[in-house]
Order: sequence, then structure tokens, then C-alpha cells
Amino acid sequence: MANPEEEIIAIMKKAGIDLAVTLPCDRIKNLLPLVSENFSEIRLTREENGVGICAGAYLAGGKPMMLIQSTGLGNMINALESLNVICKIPLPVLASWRGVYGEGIEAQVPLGVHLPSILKGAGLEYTIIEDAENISLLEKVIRDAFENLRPHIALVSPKVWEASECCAWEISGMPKKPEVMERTCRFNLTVENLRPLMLRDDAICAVASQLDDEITVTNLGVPCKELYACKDRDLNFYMFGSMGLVSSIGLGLALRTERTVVVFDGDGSLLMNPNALLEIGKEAPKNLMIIGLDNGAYGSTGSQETCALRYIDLEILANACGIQNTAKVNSKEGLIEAFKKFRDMQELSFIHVILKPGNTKAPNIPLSPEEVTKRFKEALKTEMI
Ligand SMILES: Cc1ncc(C[n+]2csc(CCOP(=O)(O)OP(=O)(O)O)c2C)c(N)n1
Repeated sequence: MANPEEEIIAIMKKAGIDLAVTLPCDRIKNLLPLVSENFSEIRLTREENGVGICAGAYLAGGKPMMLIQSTGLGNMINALESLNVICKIPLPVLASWRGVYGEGIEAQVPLGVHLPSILKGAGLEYTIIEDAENISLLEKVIRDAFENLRPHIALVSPKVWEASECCAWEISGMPKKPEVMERTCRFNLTVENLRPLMLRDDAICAVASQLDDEITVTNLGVPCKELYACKDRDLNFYMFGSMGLVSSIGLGLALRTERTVVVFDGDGSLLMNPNALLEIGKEAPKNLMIIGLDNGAYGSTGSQETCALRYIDLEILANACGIQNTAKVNSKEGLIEAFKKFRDMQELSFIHVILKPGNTKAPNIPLSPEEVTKRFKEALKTEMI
């Protein structure tokens, strides 16, 4: 009989999974090298980002799946609810369920024990896979997620691996690799401070005036309304929640389409989840452009000051995360020039736009999250990698 690890790979392949998004757990350390060998993989720095990346990949026609430790569900719940549930975006998750069976780490226990009731209370679908005999339940988990357009979590007990003879981890040489790898970080850390001259809406409309067949993904709150009012298109994906994940959604999309993906992110959101930029810098898709709309404030909630105003420069942050093509602008002309330059260059880029705080009175978007999702996915169908 095959080892459970191999059975899981076979199930994922049969289900047509084409992207695995992972963050390690010791209990699945023999599964992960097989995942790397058999699937396109993105290695996460935070599980929540995987929710965004997988949503982007799905919207562009992909069949992604996450493989993580169950603790990661603790930082995914808001994203699952305010992105997948409301937009009806499927996501199968294999979660190595810690804290309940044969647990040696006390810190794993409280969340692990309560997870089933937390997931139930949150209305999220889950299936417990107790032992190796029940691995085939994973097939149903994946099918249910894609048929019913919802997240479905497989809580996989450590008992599953007990009799396994799989030694993929040792063979992979994973523990040795970091010692022999050369470090290669390149930085360009000089930036100019610019004065804010325009509003977020001016910046959004300036970029919108240049859009042709690019995809846009826009941060939650007022920026979506401003883009909708300025230039609604089927190729605009508007976010309604999942703060901090707009650039991750852009990454998931960029990896599966040849179109240029233009992300409108915000300073508050980038600073809520700066590590989203790490996965982006590492994957470095050539067709992804992030426009960091920096008004130094949480504009949509009343313009409360963020750290971007005085303490951190977002261009340097992007650069430090491995995004080498960056620019800082404060005028429409400067923004359009940088936009055209990076679009033609076809390299991963980040435009830091210095703005005044302030919202326009753009009305609410008269489309439901589900309508936005359907319309966008349909518009993308014409061209897939
Ligand atoms: C997890 C979470 N915390 C807080 C909020 C409330 N919220 C919605 S939009 C927003 C401000 C976003 O600020 P920024 O990214 O700077 O964009 P801006 O509105 O300034 O363009 C906040 C705090 C939320 N939706 N989700």
C-alpha cells in the first residue's frame, strides 16, 4: 500500500490541483518535498497571504490548494470570510492538525482543541481525517470546495503519518541546503522625500486613463469606489474585505495570466501585512505592478495617521523585500510616466505614490461581491496560460 504522503499527492493530481501554496509543519515534513516535486509551489511567509494568492490563481482559471499547519487557520479566518465566502471563491486546505493527538508542545493545545468549534462557529466547512484509512476523504474535501465554491478545511491528525515509511524529507536534503546556499540580497536604498500634492482619486484616475487590457485589483474601501466611479471595467477586481491581501491577490493572478496586473494597494494595508511583499519579491512575476497609494493615513476609515507618514518609507520597504524596479512620484504626470515605463519594461515593479489624505464622495459599488467575482473571472477566460 502507498504511504499516506504519496496517496495525498495522487489525490491532488487526480483532482487537477495546479498550484500548491505551503507553509511547513513538522508533521507534514515528508509530504512537503513531494508537493514541491509534483506541483508548482509558492512558499508562504504567512498563511493569510495564501488565501489572497490562491484567490488570484483561481480567478485566473487555476485550481490552487493550501497545505499548512492548523495554527495558520488562526490568522486566515477573516480573509476566508471576507474574501472566499462573500465572493464564492473555493479553497481546499490541508491543515496538519496540531494540539490534539500526541502533542508535545503546550502552545499548540488551546487553538488545536478548539479549532473544530471555531470553524463550526465561523460557518466554515471542515472534515477531520483521523487516520491513514481515511485519507480518501481529502478527495471529497477538494471536490466540495470547487463544486460548492467555498473554503473546505481538512484537519489531518498526526496519527495519519504514524505508520508511514515515506522518507522524502531526508532524501530531499532540505536540512542541509541553507548551509551551502550563497546569500544574494541586492538593495538600492536612496530615496527622495516628496511633498503630497494630489488625492488618491487623482492618482487612481490618472492610472485608469492609461488602462487598456490590464487587470486591476483594488484595495478595500474608498479606493474601489473611486476606481468604479472613474472607470469601471469587467477586468477590475474590487475588494470588499480581507484587508492586507490585495497585492497577494495580484500575485496569484500574475502567475497565471500574461496580462499586466495592476494592484492599487494602500499604506495602511501594506503596513498591516508587509510580508505579502516578501512572497512577491521572491516570485517576481514580470507582469505585476503595485501602485502603493500612500496618503499617510487609513483614509477609508477617517484618515487616522499611519506609520508611513513619519516612520517608514514604502519604496524602501518594497526594495528591501526584493522588488528592484521602484519609483516615487507625487504628480499625475510623474505617475503616468512611471506607469508607462514599468508597463513597457515588463518587470515586477512598485510605484510609491505620495498623496494627501482625503476621500471623494464616490458612491457605493452597486455590485455584490459575487457579481464582481463572476464578471471578472468571465472576462479573464479569454486568455489563460
Ligand atoms: C482586518 C481589518 N481591520 C480594519 C479594517 C477597517 N478598515 C477598512 S479600510 C481601512 C483603511 C485602509 O487604509 P489604507 O490601506 O491606507 O487605504 P486608504 O483607505 O487610505 O486608501 C481600515 C482600517 C478592516 N476592514 N479589516
